[in-house]
Amino acid sequence: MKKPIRVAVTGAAGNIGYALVFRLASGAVFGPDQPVAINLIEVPQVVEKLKGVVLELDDCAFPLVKDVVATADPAEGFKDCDWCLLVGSKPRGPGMERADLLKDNGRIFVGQAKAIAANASPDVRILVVGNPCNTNCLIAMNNAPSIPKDHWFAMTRLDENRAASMLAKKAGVDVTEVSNVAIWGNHSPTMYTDFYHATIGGKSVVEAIGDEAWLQGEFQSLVGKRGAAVIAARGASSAASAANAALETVKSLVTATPAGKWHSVCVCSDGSYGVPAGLICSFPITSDGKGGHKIVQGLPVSEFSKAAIAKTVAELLAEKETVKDMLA
Ligand code: NAX
Repeated sequence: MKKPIRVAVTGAAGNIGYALVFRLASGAVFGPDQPVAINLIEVPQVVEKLKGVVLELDDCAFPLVKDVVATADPAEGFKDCDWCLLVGSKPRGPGMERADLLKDNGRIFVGQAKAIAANASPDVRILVVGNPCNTNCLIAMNNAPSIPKDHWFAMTRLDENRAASMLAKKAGVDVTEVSNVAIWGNHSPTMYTDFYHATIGGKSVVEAIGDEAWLQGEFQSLVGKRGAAVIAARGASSAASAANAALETVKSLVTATPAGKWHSVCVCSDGSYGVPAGLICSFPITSDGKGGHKIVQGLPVSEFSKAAIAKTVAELLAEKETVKDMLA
């Protein structure tokens, strides 16, 4: 039998956590012949609720699940993990400033980073989902210097998926016809949904949609406000689609990207496209299927794209400044 891949999920009793662990257990990420072990991590006040998740995991009798741990102790939770999905974070409360949210959540990610560095597998990979995910990831990466910088990721795949689906609807085609949408920058309303390199049925999106003003304007805002639209309709924030995006991010990172394609994920910038090195910024990425990835190089950047990327990168720099005390 293959050695199980051990995956930690923080916030495992929350909305996204609950939508995520069962698909992870079913083999949707690492494949139908790869056993998994799942470490569910919650805060002490909520850890009792995890018992229900464990009972339900048992009741699924998933053949690939070899071990389940449920704990409020990060050292136990991250022990020997190959992947850490950091979903748990504090939601923004009424009247709370973004700076307070950044700082409150930052403290969580300082502690978790240290616990991961001390306890996880030496080859661990980390995906941050909990918001503000770029800056939480930046804080965590800086507090775990023993973990290579290219092992840290934050999630913009949900934004990419939302954009692809909207483009397919607008063009009246199947979503599989849409390719190479790229999300740049921060997972926040400033992010830039780059359609200039995207294609629909092999044609450029600009040509296929035939309305560049819509792509530069309304489309950007529809993607940016999709989370709010889900909240308005469902009375709760995106959960199944966010869990799906987290799982697809990991799957795309562990699988070789088909030639000519890419996927969006926030990684540590190496200075590509003028994004200051060390920022956790979303780029179009290719994976080699052996644990490595690269930022797609050499894409022409239009004046519109340049300005949009500069705006979202400026926000990342401002967030970094707000949390500078936590960047060890
Ligand atoms: P919930 O409030 O339903 O669940 C969060 C869970 O995290 C709670 O059960 C809480 O007890 C737990 N938690 C909090 N601090 C923790 C800690 N230190 N250790 C372990 N567990 C902890 O939120 P949910 O809807 O699941 O969303 C989770 C996070 O994902 C939020 O920060 C949310 O903003 C973020 N999102 C990120 C997205 C992205 O694209 N990057 C999209 C979806 C989502 O909005």
